[in-house]
Amino acid sequence: MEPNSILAVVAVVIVVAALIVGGYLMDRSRKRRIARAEERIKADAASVPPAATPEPTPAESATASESEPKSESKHEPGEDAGSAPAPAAESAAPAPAEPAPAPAPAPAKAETPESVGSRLTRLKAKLAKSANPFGKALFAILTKDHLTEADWEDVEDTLLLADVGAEAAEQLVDELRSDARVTGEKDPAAVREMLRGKLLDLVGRDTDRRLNVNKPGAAKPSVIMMVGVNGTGKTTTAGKLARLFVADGKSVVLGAADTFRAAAADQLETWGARVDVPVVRSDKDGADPASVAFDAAARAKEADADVLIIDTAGRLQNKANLMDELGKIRRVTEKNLPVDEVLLVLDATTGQNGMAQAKVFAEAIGITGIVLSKLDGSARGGIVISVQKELGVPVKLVGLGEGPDDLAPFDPEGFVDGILA
Ligand SMILES: Nc1nc2c(ncn2[C@@H]2O[C@H](COP(=O)(O)OP(=O)(O)OP(=O)(O)O)[C@@H](O)[C@H]2O)c(=O)[nH]1
Ligand SMILES: [Mg+2]
Repeated sequence: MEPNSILAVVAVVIVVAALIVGGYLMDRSRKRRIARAEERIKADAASVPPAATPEPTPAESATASESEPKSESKHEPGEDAGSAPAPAAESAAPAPAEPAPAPAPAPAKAETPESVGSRLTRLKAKLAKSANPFGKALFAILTKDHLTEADWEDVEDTLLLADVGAEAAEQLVDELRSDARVTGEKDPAAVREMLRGKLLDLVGRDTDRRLNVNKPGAAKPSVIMMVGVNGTGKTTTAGKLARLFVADGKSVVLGAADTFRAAAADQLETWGARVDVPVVRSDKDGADPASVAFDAAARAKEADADVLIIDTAGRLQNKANLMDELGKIRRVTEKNLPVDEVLLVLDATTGQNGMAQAKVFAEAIGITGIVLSKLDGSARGGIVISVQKELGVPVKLVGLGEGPDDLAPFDPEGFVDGILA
């Protein structure tokens, strides 16, 4: 071999080895930095008073204990093919759902759910008190006297830890670094205002977050499908959403298309009964969910309701047959009414895992909005930013607790003020 070629081979080997060692060292140092940031955020969280515990009414506690088993213990629909009847062929006319049993007795006087305005005020305060400290951590760094390179790394790591996403974190750090006010300005109020503005830009201050049913010219009845993996809060959100519509003077029908367990329909029925909203269900475990959705759409149409909310069973995004089933529920519903909204319910505590789920659901069925549940228990509120950026779909609602009225339209200003409080 020519000496030159030998030299070239040796040079290539050295460069490759240097890249591998460099990458390894960078990875280790990043892990160390993230661990440091995690500790700092935990320390901050420990200094925040715990969020006020919602006070469920007796009916609420009964629902939670009797018909809301923890998601881990639930079966996955369709997993036990032996016991669940095969779904009817799609081309066949949908079989009617099992006749509904006697409806649950409505309370003598239906409850009056909290109005949207008062929820917003209450939820804003709640968010400020919840374990959502990443804004606070950022603020603490940015108001230091001299920002070192290590401080900027901490800023980026704090954002990554909060699930803001790599792209948005980098963008924000670049903007902050080039902003003379951050490097020069040490007035806390000015730094806070600047950080607030930049976070608001990232969250999207002018995004249209209205539910499609609330837009002018919405279909009547307008159909909303709730989808998501197991235990994210679909049924609870369907119930809370029904209350929100009732508070707004709308007539609602609920469709219990989670037919895997009768308890799922019972759970929805309890929510419906409390605000006097009818629930269309099948009483047979494993009935065809599409046929329940079909019946629910027929009922909503007949009653000329304003909204039909269809609850579906939780499913893992990697089970193709279950994802196909969602498409079928949608198509069969649309024999009666167009589906205007598909809300993906994401558990804010699942972080980047939630992002992977969201992408598959978006591809499989198309989603028009995101409900971020359990934001009350998450230090990772940054998922609001990353999920919107990744999917191009707005977060429309947030769940901030287990109380019946702990669901509110997502309000970017309230959110940013909450995480900076
Ligand atoms: N803290 C808190 N808990 C919530 C929130 N939303 C739902 N939950 C709780 O999460 C648990 C699961 O809620 P479900 O509504 O049954 O979830 P699901 O997605 O319908 O579950 P499957 O139908 O089994 O897939 C319940 O204990 C709810 O009370 C929220 O915003 N905050
Ligand atoms: Mg459910």
